[in-house]
This record gives sequence, structure tokens and C-alpha cells, in this order.
Amino acid sequence: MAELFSDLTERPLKETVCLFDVDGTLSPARLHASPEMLQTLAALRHKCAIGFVGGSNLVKQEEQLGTPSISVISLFDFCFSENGLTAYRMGKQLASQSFIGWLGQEKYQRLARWVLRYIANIEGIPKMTGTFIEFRNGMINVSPVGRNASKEERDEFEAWDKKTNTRTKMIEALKKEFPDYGLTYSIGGQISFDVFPTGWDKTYCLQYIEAEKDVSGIEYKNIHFFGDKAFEGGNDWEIYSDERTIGHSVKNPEDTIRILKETFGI
Ligand code: M1P
Repeated sequence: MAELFSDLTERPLKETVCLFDVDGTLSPARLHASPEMLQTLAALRHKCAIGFVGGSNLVKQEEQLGTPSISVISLFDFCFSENGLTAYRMGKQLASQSFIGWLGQEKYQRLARWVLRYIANIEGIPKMTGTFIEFRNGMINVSPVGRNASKEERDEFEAWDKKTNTRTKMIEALKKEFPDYGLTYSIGGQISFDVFPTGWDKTYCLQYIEAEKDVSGIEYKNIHFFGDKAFEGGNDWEIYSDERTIGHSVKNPEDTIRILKETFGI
């Protein structure tokens, strides 16, 4: 049964919000969060506001965090998919911008053709599946093995990429080819990288947290962020190192639970 949570203004730590990366922080990569994690988050939500900020789209976050009876948008006060380009507050969707609106169809087509040609010419790739470009609202996701890869194919690609640096080399080539596009390329997971306008990294979602002063009257003084890719080049780096947040670098979901228990006494 769905638990009831008090209004944001009535939580004991009402000036505190905890934001979490998803893969590797709340759940193992691409897998579901554990019951212990969901219980810990629910306990935390009785104390302060909680939200996730993930690179993936909402469909994937629903699979990884939602349950058959409760949708992910009811489990968190703030849901930031695609770094916040798709955003929900208390179950209601907020206005957002789009990647294609920002870049334009003509430039996008040039980029997409180049990407597909580059992937077609990669030598020695262990497997190719399908969906080499996933077109999302706020970004595109590029995967040389393809987004249809199974768990085994993902692991195989990741190991091969560690040896060959295929993704890093492709990003370098993209930067050289499209120097004036104003895009950022970010490796956040096992088999792909995200491409979005510079500035639309995870710090993008902080505007919604700051806007709470005008929406609910709450000025969040303590914005905690938890992420497992909190190193330069990782997709948690910008928000982790942003002066507006208190960054926590975690090793895995168990580590997140440990820090939450120690920090918030839950
Ligand atoms: O959330 C981290 C990343 O998760 C996926 O990465 P991959 O499929 O490579 O493991 C993608 O959804 C990616 O967009 C996201 O940043």
C-alpha cells in the first residue's frame, strides 16, 4: 500500500533535500533497487524531501525504482529524468526544454549521420545489436553495441571498451568534427554515452530545487547529492562538485544506505 508523506513544508528537516543518481547509487546498473533501499528512502522521506536525478529516461527509472503497485513518480518528491529535462514535482510534470528544439533538425541530422557512419566503421566490436542512437527529450544517447544489448552483451562490451577506449576515442572524434555545436559528451553507464547541450548536465535540475522558494516558500539550504560517478569525466561530477550541493561519493547502493543511516539516523 502507498505510504502517506507529509507536505514538504511539514517535514522535520524542511530545508534539506537529498538527491540521488540512479545507476550504481540507488540500484545496480540497469537493475532494480533492493527492498532495503526502497525502505531506507521511505524512512528518509519522512524526514526531508527526496529526489532522483538520472541520465536515463523515465521509462528506465520506472523499471529500476518503481514497483508493480507504486509508480516512481509517487516514490520521490522530485523526479529528474534526463538530468532534469523531464521533471516531476509531487507527481506533476514541470515544463521542460527539448534537445531537438535547441539544436534544430538540420544540425541533428548531420550529427546522427556522422555517428551512424562512425559506428558502422568500428572494427572488432564484439556484438552489434540495434538502436545505436536513442532519441530522448533532453539528449541523445549513443551506443556502439546498441541499446538492445542483453546483460551479457553489456558486460562483454564494457570489458572490450576498457581495453580499446572506443567510447573515449569516439567522443574525441565528435568534438573535433562538431566543435561549434556547443555539446557535452558524458559517459554515465556501461555501453553508451549521453550527448546534450553544454550546461544541461545534472546541475540543470537544481533550478527546480531553487525555484521552491517561490512555489512552496522553502529555501533549501542543504542540498545533498549522492552519486557513484563523482569524478572528473563522470556524469555526477558537475552536480557533486557544484557549490550549491553537499556531495557524497558512493561506491554502490549499499554504501548509499550506510551513509544515509549514519547521516540521518534512519
Ligand atoms: O544513468 C547512467 C546511464 O545509464 C545508461 O547507460 P548505459 O546504458 O551505457 O549503461 C544510459 O541510460 C545513460 O543515458 C545514463 O547516463
